[in-house]
Amino acid sequence: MTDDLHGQDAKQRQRERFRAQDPASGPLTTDQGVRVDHTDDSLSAGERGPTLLEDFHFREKLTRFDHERIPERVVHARGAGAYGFFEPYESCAEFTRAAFLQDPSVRTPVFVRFSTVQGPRGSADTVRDVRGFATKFYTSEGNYDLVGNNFPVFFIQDGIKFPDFVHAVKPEPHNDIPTGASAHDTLWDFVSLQPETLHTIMWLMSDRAIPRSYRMMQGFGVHTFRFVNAEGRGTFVKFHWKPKLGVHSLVWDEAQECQGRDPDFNRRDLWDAIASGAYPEYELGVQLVPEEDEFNFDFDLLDPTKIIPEEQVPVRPVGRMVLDRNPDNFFAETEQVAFHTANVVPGIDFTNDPLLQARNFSYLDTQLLRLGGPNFAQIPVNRPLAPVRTNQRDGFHQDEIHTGTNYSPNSLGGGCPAVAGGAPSAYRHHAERVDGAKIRARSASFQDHYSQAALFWNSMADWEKEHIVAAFRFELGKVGAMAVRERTVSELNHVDRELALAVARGIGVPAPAELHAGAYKQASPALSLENQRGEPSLATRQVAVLVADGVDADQVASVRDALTAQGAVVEALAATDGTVEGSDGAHYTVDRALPTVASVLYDAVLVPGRPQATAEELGDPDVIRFVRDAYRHGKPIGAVGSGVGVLSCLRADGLRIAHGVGNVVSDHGVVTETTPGPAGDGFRTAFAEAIAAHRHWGRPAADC
Ligand code: HDD
Repeated sequence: MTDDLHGQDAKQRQRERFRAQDPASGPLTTDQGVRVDHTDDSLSAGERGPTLLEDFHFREKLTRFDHERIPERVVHARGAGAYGFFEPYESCAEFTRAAFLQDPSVRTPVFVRFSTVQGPRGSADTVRDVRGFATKFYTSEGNYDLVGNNFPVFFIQDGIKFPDFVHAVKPEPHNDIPTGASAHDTLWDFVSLQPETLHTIMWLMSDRAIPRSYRMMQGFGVHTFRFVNAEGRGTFVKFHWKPKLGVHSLVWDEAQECQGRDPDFNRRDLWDAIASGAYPEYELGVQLVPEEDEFNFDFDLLDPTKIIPEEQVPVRPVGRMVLDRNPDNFFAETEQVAFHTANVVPGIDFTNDPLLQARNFSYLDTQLLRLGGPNFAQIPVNRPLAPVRTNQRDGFHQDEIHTGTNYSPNSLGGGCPAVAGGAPSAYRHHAERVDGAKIRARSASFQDHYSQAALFWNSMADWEKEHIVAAFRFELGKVGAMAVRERTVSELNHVDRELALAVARGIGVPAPAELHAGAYKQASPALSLENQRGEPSLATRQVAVLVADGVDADQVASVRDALTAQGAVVEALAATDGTVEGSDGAHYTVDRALPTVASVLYDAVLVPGRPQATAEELGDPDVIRFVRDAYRHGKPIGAVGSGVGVLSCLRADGLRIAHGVGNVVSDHGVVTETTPGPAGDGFRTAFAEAIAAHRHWGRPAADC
């Protein structure tokens, strides 16, 4: 009799992912609809003769294969997408006439694509990088694209520098190294010469750059945009996406191992969550600034390297987005989707942010190349739900059969399609007055490159600062040119002296000279992950249970049922696949063999008891490594009965664990209970709380 340790068949879940083809969908044909009788042998003169040119099925099949690849995105090449909906909480008519922000009873379909930036399409998910967070709203007034990132700021201020920045961060031109990484000479050479990059570099060196999940990261529109209401009044606006599950990250050591163990870590997490019905949810928030307050700040609203601290302008929740459907075909939808900052709807307008202005050119330009010409808006994932009637015609991949006139004005076509002529439904550009002599110069109001980098640093918890220093040391430690290392440290010295000294010590460069300018000490608490934990939830949290022959099945079942009931995914891991024999003599299904997985792929680990096992059997090296890595990565660990003995491998002086019989101890996310029977309520509650809290920093160092 085999039972599953978590009550559901993991293999069944695997099978569900591959939707069986529907035989009723019909026989195999060519592109021309001609039915194919055989597709496994090419047509030849005799069984051993040459392939015949007339084998049109062979030629078409090979040609189609040879032409499958299109250019990948020049940045954000690696991504994952999902469909869903957006619904406003209430009408935003006071600030904007955008239809999708008016009626809480109206849901607007969306498509979202998450992405990394530096790496090619086939690179790993868990690299240190910015993450794209692009949302296409298929609104009743046309498509609105909010093309954001998971950082609220960007590296450069003027889009004319984008090619330079991307050339610097991408693999180096002589050997195309590194892939999906920023730790190399050209990026830091550029950064050390461009102080405007420093604020975003602080975000890049923080844990924000290695998100645990696309479902657990914020999104930002970055730029200051402009809402326009029905009366034509403008209001400056910054967009925020806040994940319901909170903002959670990996740690760098873990992220690096994930790149090897599961390069699709974040892509798989998103797919599995949606497939299992644990739909990711994000709250859309806005920061609103009346136009008359434009100059009330010590930074320029048009500067994309600056945030508006939430303490100065709170984020106002306006709606929620739920992603509830996986794409059917990655290439057709996720690869071909085209986002563009200039895809706006009435009620949403631009500002003169030079980075936004440049983006408003670049996206369409690059998509013309990537998607084979001007008709990519006809591709299903890009097609608006709103009716499209233009006089634009022809071009590659024209799928429409247009009839009628194709010019305006016309009388022969009854004047159709007529311009909206001032109708409220039409897009009208905000009549902002602009003037000035033609000039190539950066505004003096853009010149402060250190204050907000310092604001970010000052807002970090101690453990976050430790991670940032370690990241700078890792990155700059890979930079060969010592002058670049020194120049970067000298720049960091303007951000925070302790930071600069700590990095200098780690990378073997002299301490920079003390500056006499007063240190910038402001902080914005919202920037720390400590204050972005979201709702405590076990939904889809991955819990590993380390089992072997003789495992106390009651202990496993008592903890597994409690965690599964709260939405966690509990997997039984053992030395080999197949089954293990429990202490009760029954056999239990193993989900995964330990050699095929690793602690980095799980959020928490449970070590149940094995009453008959010797200390040596309990101290299996794979088990020890699994527990040690989970501990070092700040993950919750539960141990019950004789399983508590395994924790002695950590040799973590000062870590409190249960002793004697029947007591429960919870310390730094390590929960232990020395009970011989099923885990008690006290343990199950404490372990669930430790898992909901995600990571536990400041725990005694493990000496192993
Ligand atoms: Fe960009 C793609 C986000 C600056 C030019 N960008 C791209 C994507 C995202 C962003 C999420 C992927 C969209 C998708 O999934 O298909 N980009 C940003 C943000 C920026 C930013 C938040 C700064 C605030 N981008 C930026 C600048 C330029 C571009 C300054 C050019 C001047 N971005 C592009 C692009 C891409 C692109 C080259 C490559 C693929 C594409 O557009 O469709 O046009």
